[in-house]
Amino acid sequence: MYQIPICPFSQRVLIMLALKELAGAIDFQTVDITKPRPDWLLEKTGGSTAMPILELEGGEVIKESLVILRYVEERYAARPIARADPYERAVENMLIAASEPLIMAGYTFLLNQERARRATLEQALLRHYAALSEFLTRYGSRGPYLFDRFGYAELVYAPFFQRFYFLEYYEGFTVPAEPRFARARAWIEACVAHPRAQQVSREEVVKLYYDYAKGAGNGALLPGRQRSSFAFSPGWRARPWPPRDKYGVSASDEQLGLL
Ligand code: GAZ
Repeated sequence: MYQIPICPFSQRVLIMLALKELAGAIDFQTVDITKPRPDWLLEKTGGSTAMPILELEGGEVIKESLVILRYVEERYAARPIARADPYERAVENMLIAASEPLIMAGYTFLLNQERARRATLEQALLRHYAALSEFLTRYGSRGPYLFDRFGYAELVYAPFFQRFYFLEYYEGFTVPAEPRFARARAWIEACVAHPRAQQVSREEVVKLYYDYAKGAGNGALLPGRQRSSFAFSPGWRARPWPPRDKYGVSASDEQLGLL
């Protein structure tokens, strides 16, 4: 599997392998998002640049994290992660189908640079959390997981709930402790805390996603900067915590510890 380090879509696959106790089954190759893709990689993908991609023994290439997950689930069927019961699997799939708009709302909020739009984007995200809470209350167990364990839906969402640490840091946003969000809050807490989902830390997310908070996604360079906050070196541990005030401050490479 070719992947970008800290990419939440790749983390889904890492969590699935950890749950299946198959960590060695896939060879992971890291691609630097801050550099152009090499030709040999573009040949494999047919020109597309998004990662992760999974290359099989015969050279066949599979794209899209949800498709790769289903492939791994079916190929290594001895320890299934998806529900066995068709109705329960449908419930799981409804929850997964709702993940994209929620993820989009969170990233739109982070990427926004206009203070005047902040409240609108926060409200939009909160509507997704309220809907998530309602869904879990209506279809799920009493908690914390959708069913009785950390399963397929949890591994699809967990990497993004961990990325959303960036909203807490750069937007001061957390899901409010109100009854209409209670079931979602319990679920989110269980998702991010699971021992097989600990591939990233809060500190790493906050430091690497600084450029997203300033409006530049996917390793793009911001004006006046030589290095992306996604750069491999210097490593994130050695860098200082970035300024929280994304609307008022634009930190330099030096201030971010990137030189
Ligand atoms: N749908 C694909 C999947 O595998 O599920 C998405 C994969 C993907 O976007 N990969 C990104 C990539 O390789 C890195 S992670 N980008 C480099 C390139 O050249 O395309 C991106 C978003 C987003 C939320 C998160 C991310 C992200 O929108 O984390 O939009 C592009 C990218 C809400």
